[in-house]
Amino acid sequence: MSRTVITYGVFDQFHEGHRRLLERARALGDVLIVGVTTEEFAQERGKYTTADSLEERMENVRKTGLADQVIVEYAYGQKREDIRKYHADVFAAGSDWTGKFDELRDLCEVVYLERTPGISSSDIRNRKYPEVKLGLVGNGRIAPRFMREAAFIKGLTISGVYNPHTESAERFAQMHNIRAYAEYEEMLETCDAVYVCTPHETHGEYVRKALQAGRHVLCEKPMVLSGREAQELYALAKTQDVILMEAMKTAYTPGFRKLLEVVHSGVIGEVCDIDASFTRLTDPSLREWRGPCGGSFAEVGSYVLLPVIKLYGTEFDEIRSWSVRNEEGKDSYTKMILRKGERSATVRTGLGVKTEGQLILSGTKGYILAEAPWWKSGKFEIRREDPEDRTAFAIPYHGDGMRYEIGEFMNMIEGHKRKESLFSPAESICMAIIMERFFSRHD
Ligand code: C2G
Repeated sequence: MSRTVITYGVFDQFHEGHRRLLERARALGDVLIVGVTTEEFAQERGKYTTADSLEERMENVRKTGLADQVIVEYAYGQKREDIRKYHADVFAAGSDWTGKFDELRDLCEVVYLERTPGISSSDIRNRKYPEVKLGLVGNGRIAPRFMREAAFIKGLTISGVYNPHTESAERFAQMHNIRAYAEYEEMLETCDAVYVCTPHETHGEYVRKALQAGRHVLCEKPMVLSGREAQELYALAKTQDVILMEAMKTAYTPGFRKLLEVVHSGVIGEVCDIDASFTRLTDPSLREWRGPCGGSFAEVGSYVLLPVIKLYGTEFDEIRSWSVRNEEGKDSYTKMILRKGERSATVRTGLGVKTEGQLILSGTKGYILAEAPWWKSGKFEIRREDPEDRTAFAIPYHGDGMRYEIGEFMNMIEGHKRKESLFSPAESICMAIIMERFFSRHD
């Protein structure tokens, strides 16, 4: 009787420790099955960055010639199912997991193999890509959240903060034990990347200067409010060979990625209508209402436009909008309709009007309903003609969700794993064009 051994891992930046583990696992039996963890499941377990894609990692395992079969590991509970499915006699894992898989002992033998000392994917990563030092531009309400979330990303250090209001920057710096810079140029000299989270209308200048200095940039949404400026900035990033990424938080989360995957699988047929709302009653004294681009559309329009751009593309045949405005002319509520051929979308944003905040994607075979706060929950449901026939998804969403975009920013800086980020320059430019239209015409 042949003995089947099964083992799992991320196998990022495949190294000697991985190879030795596979060799010893193989020696425990006659057949070796290796599960390679998806990026999403690795994130679910707290690994937010992987340098190699799933395909590369599977290929590296295959190339050792040690695995008889390479499978994909995508979820908790799968190990139990796989052990049954493949009739595995032995489950093997490195000694860093000692005790953690004992509950599988009712199904098979569980063996922990001594971990090879002195080598890990993180070490390799650190050697290949030394620590990325990131400076914060602005220290408003989002900055402390960014600090908390960035702590989950290996290889990233927040080194300083710049704010033209030096006292405010100094207070923030002291609280977070980082350095405050009185001059933006000075901070640019000492960091590798910046995160721009200043008032919307100031983003463009900060981004441009950082790119000119050869620094990577993660910029809060909406990055800029002009299509041409967005185009120029992405072109500049390309010539400078640095990463420019719009911090379109939802686009990078596993839940939203899964939602798109489900739509692309065809289960709801062709999407013909999109309905996306995000309204948040906001105190009139707050920043959201102020400045040349205050109001609800600039504040939360990016969120509702995201699914529309992702599913319909970056060209539209018609865009119309209607707004309710306050005395200063800022929109407290906006409804926009976008048409692409026969397909349409309605998006709603509010700071002074409250609506239901759902996302509905209506297709020829069914629809997807994601209730508020769909932009940060990872929860959605496929519904069909028969009201009983529903499929619910609840994809994990860790912390404040910013760690996914920061992880992706690091992936882009370090590995250039994907040619384009999960929210591409073309999509970001389209967002800027729609914002520009909104601000230049008050239909
Ligand atoms: N490993 C090792 N020696 C090292 C590094 C890793 O023996 N120096 C082992 C790990 O213990 C693990 C396997 O190689 O068994 C893959 O390691 P990772 O890619 O880091 O994956 P990990 O997050 O440990 O996931 O069920 C086990 C998990 O899915 C493994």
